[in-house]
Order: sequence, then structure tokens, then C-alpha cells
Amino acid sequence: MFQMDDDWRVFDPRPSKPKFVPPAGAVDAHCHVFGPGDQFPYAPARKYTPCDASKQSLWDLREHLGFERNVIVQASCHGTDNRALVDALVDSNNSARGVAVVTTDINDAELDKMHAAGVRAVRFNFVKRLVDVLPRDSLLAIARRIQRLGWHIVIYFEAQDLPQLYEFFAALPTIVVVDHMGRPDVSVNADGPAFDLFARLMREHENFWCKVSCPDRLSISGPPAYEDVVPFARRIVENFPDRVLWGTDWPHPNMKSHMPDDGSLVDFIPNIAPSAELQKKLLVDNPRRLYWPEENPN
Ligand code: 0GY
Repeated sequence: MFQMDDDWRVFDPRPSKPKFVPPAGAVDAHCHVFGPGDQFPYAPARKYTPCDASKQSLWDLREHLGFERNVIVQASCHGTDNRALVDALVDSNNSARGVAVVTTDINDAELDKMHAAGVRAVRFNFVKRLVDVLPRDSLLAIARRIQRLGWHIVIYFEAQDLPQLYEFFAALPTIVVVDHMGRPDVSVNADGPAFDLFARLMREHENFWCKVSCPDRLSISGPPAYEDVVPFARRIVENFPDRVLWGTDWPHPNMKSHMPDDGSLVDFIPNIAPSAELQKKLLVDNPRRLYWPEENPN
């Protein structure tokens, strides 16, 4: 049995029922499953040990919040062992897709097997407190390997690192999805130079998509309204309505300040996507086009 970190908070087992009702077919496009640790051990090199968060708890949450599908993202605490993720995808009966983490050692047969289970992307993590970042030539080798399967790349980085990563990102050959808006510093203006650089990446590279997720990780003003995050997310949703995704980030790994109420996170959506049209693009049309393209031949 793995001992959970003392300072890691357990997800809220009884989140509030959101007032906002998501449109039919809504996708929670950023969430995780963890363990159970005795079946799917956490990575020896992990930087934090989470509490177990099972696939069944995720399916229950999805129903409670009014969503129909999930995109499950491999988090750093499971390293490159994607078995818990694949196990959840197989159990989901086509209602979940996955984002895996791999190294250059992976062979084509293993990639094919993950594809059959529902994996559609790899995640490149540049957050140094979470991982030892892979060298760029390894990342490019992985990027080339996954193109055959039509997968895309999900990147996770912090805003202060964007200037030195910008050209590398801009040259990536697939669709690229940015986690949590590239973690902007929300104490500065959403129209200021730092977030302008991120907006420029989105504007000049139409293969870039953005998850307008995790106000709880970014906010200084705090829950439940996370007001200071609103102008950042709104700027992205309004300027790039066809390339945005949203997710709960359940079970909120490695959160130390507070444990968000998933119901409040869903109620945040109309503040960042104020019209029914924007909400449908954010929650239904965009994630389904990216992760279930076979249902959307056009
Ligand atoms: C997230 C955010 C975090 C953790 C991870 O891979 C991870 O461990 O992504 C974080 O600590 O900011 O997206 O779940």
C-alpha cells in the first residue's frame, strides 16, 4: 500500500450539484485516474503520491456533473506506466479517450495497442517541479512516431518558460493542445505582454488548441468564483472558439492551497463562455471533433 503525501488533499467525495447544466454530449476533457496503487503502482520517480482515484469514481462524478464523456490524461505520478489509464479506457466502452506519456523506447505494437484502447495523444510535460523534462530530440522523435496514428501532442508548461520554449512549440508537427492556458500569472493584466505571447502562439499557429481549465490552480482571489482567472479564459474562448477545451482536472492532483468543489468548477463555465453557442463549442463540438473524429466525418 502506498502512503499518500501528508500535504496532498483528497478529492471532495460529495461535490455540489452545479446550477449550470452542460449541453447534451458534454466532454470533461482533462481528468485523471490514479491507481489503485496496489494494482497500478505509482512511479518510483514521482514527485508526489496521490490518493487513489478510481475509474468508477470518475464515471460517477461525470454523471453527477451532467457530462457524458471524458478525456483522461496520464499524470506524472504514474510516470510512463499507462496501465491505469488504459484500464479505464477499456472499461469506458468508448466514452473516454486518453492522453499517454511515453519515452522513445516504446515500440509500434505498444502504440497500436494503446490506440485500440482509446489513446489519441501523448503529453509532453515541461513543468520541472513535476518531471525531469525529456531532451528535445527525444520529444521530436516521439512526435514523429505518433503521426502515423493521427495522434496529437498535449503540452504542460508554466508561463515563465514560454519565451524559451516558443520556437520549439511552434515547430511541432501535429495538433498541439496546451494544458491550463500555459499557467498564466493572473496577478498581471490579461491583455499584458506575458499573456499576449501565449495569445500570439494561438493566433499564428492554427494547430494550437487550449484547455481553459484549472482556475483553482491559477487563481489568487480563490474559490468559488476564481474571478481573477475569468479575463484570461474569456480572452482565449472569445478569440479561438473552435480550438478550446474544458476539463475538471479531477481528482486535482498535487493541489495544496485548497480542494476545489467540482460543482463550482462547472458553474465557472458560463463566466468564461457566456453564450450557449460558445458553451456548445467548448464542451461538445471541439472535444468530439478532436477525440471522436469518426463520429464527425465533416
Ligand atoms: C494537472 C496538473 C498538475 C499535475 C500534473 O502530471 C501531473 O502530475 O499534471 C500540477 O501539479 O500542476 O494537470 O493535473
